[in-house]
Amino acid sequence: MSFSLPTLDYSKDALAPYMSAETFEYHYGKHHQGYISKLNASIAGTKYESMSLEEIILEGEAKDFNNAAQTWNHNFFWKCLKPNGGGAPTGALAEAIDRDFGSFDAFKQQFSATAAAQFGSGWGWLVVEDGKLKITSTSNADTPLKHGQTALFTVDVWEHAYYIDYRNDRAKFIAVVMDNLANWDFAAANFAGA
Ligand code: MN3
Repeated sequence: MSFSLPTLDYSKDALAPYMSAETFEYHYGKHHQGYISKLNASIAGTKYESMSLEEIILEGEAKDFNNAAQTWNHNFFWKCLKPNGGGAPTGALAEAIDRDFGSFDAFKQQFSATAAAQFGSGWGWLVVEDGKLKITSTSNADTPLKHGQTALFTVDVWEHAYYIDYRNDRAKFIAVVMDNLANWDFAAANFAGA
């Protein structure tokens, strides 16, 4: 099996001005594509060739794990964004957020602080573990599946995610994602399936 860049539900300029077409071109077209190309080249002719991305994440080591996890994380990240996003979740996810964090505002503050504080490259996550919502961050390619958690929502905090639009201001990028781009319908669907 070889992997390919997923088709998205929005165009490359649809997230502007919050995420520019230039950022999208580099992040999706070069970085995300780069992980996929490296993964395909690395697994060709090996036992991983017949595996799903999730199986490679669970069984792969070193560069195969890194490229598979980064492919999965980015496939997931693009779905966590949408034009005219932001706001707050409704329904069962909203109730679970109130139950486990007190309020959506408290969740948003804790999520943003955790993602901003991740040292170096990584990801901020909302996950489900043992029936409870949790906020985590992971380093480099690391991903919730590896820790027995189900991912509901993520923000990429690698520098390549924000440097073109926000330079070194990671916190600003996270705030913009939360206020203007977050796709809570996608997170709610993940919660319903968790
Ligand atoms: Mn990235």
